[in-house]
Amino acid sequence: MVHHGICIKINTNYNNPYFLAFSKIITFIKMKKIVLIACVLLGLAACKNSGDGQLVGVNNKTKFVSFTPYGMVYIPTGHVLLGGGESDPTLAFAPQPRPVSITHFWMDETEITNNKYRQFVYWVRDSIAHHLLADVTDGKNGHLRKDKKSGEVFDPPLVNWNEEIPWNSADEDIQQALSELRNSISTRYYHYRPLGINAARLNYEYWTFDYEAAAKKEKAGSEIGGMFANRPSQVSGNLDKFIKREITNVYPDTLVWIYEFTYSDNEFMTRNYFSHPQYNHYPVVGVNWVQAQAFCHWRSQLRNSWLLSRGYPIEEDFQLPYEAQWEWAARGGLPGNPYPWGGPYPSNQNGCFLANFKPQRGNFVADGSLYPAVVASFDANDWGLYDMSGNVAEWCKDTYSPSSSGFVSDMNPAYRYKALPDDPAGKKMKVVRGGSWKDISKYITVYYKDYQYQDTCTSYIGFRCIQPAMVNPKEANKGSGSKIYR
Ligand SMILES: [Ca+2]
Ligand SMILES: [Ca+2]
Repeated sequence: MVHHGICIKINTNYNNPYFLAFSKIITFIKMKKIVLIACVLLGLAACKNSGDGQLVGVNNKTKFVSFTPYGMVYIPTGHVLLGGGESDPTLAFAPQPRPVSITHFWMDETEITNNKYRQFVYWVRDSIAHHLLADVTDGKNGHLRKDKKSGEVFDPPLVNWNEEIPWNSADEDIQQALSELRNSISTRYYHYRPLGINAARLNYEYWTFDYEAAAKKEKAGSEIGGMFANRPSQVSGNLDKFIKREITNVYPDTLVWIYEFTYSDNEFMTRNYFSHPQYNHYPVVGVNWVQAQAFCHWRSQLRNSWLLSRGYPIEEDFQLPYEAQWEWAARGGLPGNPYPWGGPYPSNQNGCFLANFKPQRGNFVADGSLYPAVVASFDANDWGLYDMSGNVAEWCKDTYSPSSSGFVSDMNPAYRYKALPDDPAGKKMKVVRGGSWKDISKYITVYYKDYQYQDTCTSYIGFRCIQPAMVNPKEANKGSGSKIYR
């Protein structure tokens, strides 16, 4: 039974990502029922706040608050020519130039750092520990929340995050329970591995909903038929089939520093880069595309459970940027330039390099750093984004195709393909942008497009998130010519 090996993350008082995930799923599943209930409720509301029988819309009781996400900057809506043709028509790897329009969003001002990624790893570790301990001890208030009425643990279980984890308890039962999370003594050789935790046990479990599949219209006559024929599944059918369970091990691959570089000694990077405090604010690497996706999911649930617990509406989920979003943001409002700082050169007029890469003829350190540098070591672009060129290359959400700029939409372009386990490797390639500490100057341009397999970790690819931006209604309605909407 793998009950505890899998991370079921449930928080207290709605502080639980899974509570939220379940809520969303249940909402979808019960959509039809909700529609019926909503009709009745709206009818009642209309009686109570009749608006003198006029059409006034419903009274939205949930207060909208527009937060600036911590560590993120605003990227405006705009229109841009993407691709490298305008400045370097000979560049073999530049996508075909394409004018596109893109909706505004928030974007992390830096790459995700080791310390921020550790928050994810520790959260998964602690969640599993709470589940393991629940079998042997209640602790002070219980490792899992109980229904106040029945005294029973919720199903699915909800973690009580206020309960302490007695990592150093002398109690044998407690240590026996926690041993499932720990390395055997013979494998506890890594420095700074927190409490000898077995990284292989740190699995994060979550659910995704396939909107694209659900949006496909069904054939006339199916299920409801008649006047509802050709409605998407959301209205006409069961949504269970679009919900998918994902389980991802979250620990970065620290051995990338060894197997990527033969005849080179980088073992100290393997031992220290992810876990030593010196590297707290360096970009996390050794995280593949699938892990980056799981991080985005976890970050969304962390945020939304906090908002829900305080009565705010939830926000859009964090996600990896699509490559068009990434490039639009990297250009920072300076169209026609190969670098985020504008101009055709990777250095300024004083000869100082403007990013962490591999300058000149392979002189890694000419810019000040041999390996990845602490994030934001160089100036931000005009929109406040650091290290869009170099440092670590960054995962994008899109599936890779060298010709995708020719067929994606000119409105918020996105090339999505959810690779199946049996798909050939070619279908599991994802877009990587920005170049890295080990690339020469032409590969750190805003339009250079690279790829990596979604399940492959490297020492030079990290990521940052975006979050679709919601506009405060007062701002959104400013442009309305009608006085009743301002
Ligand atoms: Ca460098
Ligand atoms: Ca970067």
